[in-house]
Amino acid sequence: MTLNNRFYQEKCYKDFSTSYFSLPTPYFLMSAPLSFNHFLRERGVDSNVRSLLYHLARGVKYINFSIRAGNTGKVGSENSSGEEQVALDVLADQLILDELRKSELCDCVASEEQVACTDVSGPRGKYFVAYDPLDGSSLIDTNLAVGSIFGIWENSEVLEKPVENGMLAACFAVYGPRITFVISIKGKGTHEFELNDVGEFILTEADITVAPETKYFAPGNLRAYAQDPKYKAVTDFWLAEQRKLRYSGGMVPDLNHILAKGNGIFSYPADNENTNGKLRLLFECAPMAFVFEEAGGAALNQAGGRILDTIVTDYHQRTPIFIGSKKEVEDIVQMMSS
Ligand code: P6P
Repeated sequence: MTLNNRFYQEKCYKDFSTSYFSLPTPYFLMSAPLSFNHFLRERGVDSNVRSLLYHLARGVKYINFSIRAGNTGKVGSENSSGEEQVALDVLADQLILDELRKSELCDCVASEEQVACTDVSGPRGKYFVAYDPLDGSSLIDTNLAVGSIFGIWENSEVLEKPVENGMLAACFAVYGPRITFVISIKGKGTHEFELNDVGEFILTEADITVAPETKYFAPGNLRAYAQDPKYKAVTDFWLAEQRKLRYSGGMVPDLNHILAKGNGIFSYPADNENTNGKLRLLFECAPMAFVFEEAGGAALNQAGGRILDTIVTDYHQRTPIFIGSKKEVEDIVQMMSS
């Protein structure tokens, strides 16, 4: 029985038993759902990293509230990548920055919404956090799911090194019908938590794994279909194989679909105009690559290089990405790079 079912069983049983009879709670329902701090402590996660994740989770709760109560309109400004901002982009960015300042654990932080790093000089730590506070925000006014993506490094000396250097954890939140927070800690797996009615993130799926092969595909940047014969061949292959298309235009829900189903491949290649693709290494691709490798998946660029081996030359550098089921990713990138 997955934790999800148990959580549902517990809720139904408690409603039933308390509304009709005072039945004894069966043993398997006795243990309360595990909070994410409790679970991470049991897994031996460093207390400072747990504290950082606690503050990011608080920021996620405030972003969730803002989405459900906030203004989804544009603000007439652009982010550091020249993309038009919605009000929630600006608010989400500030909410996360505030929480990271409160943690007192960060030296500086980098946001997709800011040109440079923000010096927060925390007295208790020198961690570096890079984040996309509200990925896919242009989808909010359509009521499609969006997300936040975070990467945590042991210090801020990330430039001119492989992006994996010093990376301790990565996590992402999905603001959909359920508010979920997926957390990966180096060497300790990938786990999903769900925000419950009393504002606590509780464990719903521990040690998530991604199967090596897949029946789902999420083909991003189809502009490249008409420009790159290899991407056309790859997409035609997926269609000929009658794979199930699952693509929303939001990287976070699209990748979360792969984790939730346990298999899939997401692609976002380069095109003639965006010769390094659209997605950012630090704020999107590296954290997601970390999560997927901890779940037994893979994340490669279209030349066949491992995303996490990419040398960081600029905070806002972009990279093509193929991510998901390991064998599928390797086979598809072989087709792209041959
Ligand atoms: P396109 C959202 O704007 C985003 O950054 C990712 O979440 C998503 O995968 C990608 O861009 C979608 O790009 O070109 O399909 O709009």
